[in-house]
Amino acid sequence: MADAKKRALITGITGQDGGHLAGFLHEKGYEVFAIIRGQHNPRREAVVSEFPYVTLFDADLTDQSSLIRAMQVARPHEVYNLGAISHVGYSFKDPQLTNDVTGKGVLNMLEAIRLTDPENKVKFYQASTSEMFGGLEYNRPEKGYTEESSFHPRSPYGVAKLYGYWITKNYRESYDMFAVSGILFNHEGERRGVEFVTRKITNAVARIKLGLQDDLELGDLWPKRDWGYAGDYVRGMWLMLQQDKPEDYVLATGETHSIGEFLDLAFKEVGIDDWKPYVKQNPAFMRPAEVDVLLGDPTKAEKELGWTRDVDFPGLVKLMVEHDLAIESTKL
Ligand code: NAP
Ligand code: F7E
Repeated sequence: MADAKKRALITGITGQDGGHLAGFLHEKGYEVFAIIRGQHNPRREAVVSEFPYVTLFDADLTDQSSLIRAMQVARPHEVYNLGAISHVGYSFKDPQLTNDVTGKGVLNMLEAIRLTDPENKVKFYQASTSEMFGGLEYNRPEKGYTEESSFHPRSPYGVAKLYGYWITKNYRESYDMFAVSGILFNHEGERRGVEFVTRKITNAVARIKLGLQDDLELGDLWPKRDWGYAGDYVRGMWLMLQQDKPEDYVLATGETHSIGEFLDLAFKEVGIDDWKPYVKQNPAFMRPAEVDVLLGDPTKAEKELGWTRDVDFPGLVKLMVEHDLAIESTKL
């Protein structure tokens, strides 16, 4: 008898996108499985309590046998590979681990699928990134980066992701697997880790407003990013796997804003017009190589997937500040 429910396996369930995607797939009626790593993962309890419907496997992207075991039990129709060392700044501090998890981890997952899916039916999503493009210094598309733009990664993270992108394409071409890359530009929201600049800012803005913190230390303020809302982007990931043909897609907003502009909106949200007295620059948060401007062109995803976005840039900042004000108020 055919299985009634579709099954999905997620790597990276404890991260921002994993949380959004688990909720999204559950609402769509999927049976959701996920891997979680480590004998005492501090985020395990939160995942179990927020997503009681997700079946968890102890597994690690660097341990292929653990991925094979997860595949054998979950027997998923779709695999979303979101697990990675994903912090660009951190990847300079631990480049080899970044290579093992963010790069070779993709190969481990693809091989685990190939070894457990003789009928070649599993659909695979790889979390590729705009960090593969490297910024306008290297590559100057007219409207923004597309699926056809050339790559010039500027960090160990970007280099490892480029390997993940190519090995995914290679498995598609070599073994006829339904294996695709979503080339996603920055996406943020209430689940974003506080180590990333947007959440670091909205968390600090809330704490400054409530008198819990005096100032905020940041690195460079001039880089520009194409920032969207994570909830909109996981819908795009799912759409990519619902197509008949495996293809790569860019997800982006088509707008780019500096960190200074993000600061303007975030501080204004709590009634502070001039953020300069509160923000200090600290070289510890600067990177050995920076990506100057990221701007994506999502035309292909809009036309072929019917992908749209509900949250714009001001809406994103507002949502994040309001969320952090609510969380931080409980600490008073
Ligand atoms: P995130 O919040 O940093 O989550 C990363 C996830 O990877 C965490 O669940 C982490 O688990 C897991 N992980 C780390 N090492 C692992 C290992 N050895 N084995 C298995 N899992 C491991 O990242 P995100 O923002 O949700 O992004 C999801 C994916 O999209 C990532 O691959 C990221 O590189 C990519 N991406 C993100 C963006 C963005 O703007 N958010 C844009 C483009 C691409 P632990 O809790 O155990 O550390
Ligand atoms: O930095 C600058 C920093 O760490 C954004 C990941 O999800 O998106 C993300 O990578 C910008 C950079 O994100 C601080 O130098 C200044 O120019 O928030 P971020 P990211 O590097 O763009 C891409 C698409 C991914 O794929 C990644 O996985 O902000 N910046 N001061 C700072 N950044 C941080 N984190 N902290 C600061 O204090």
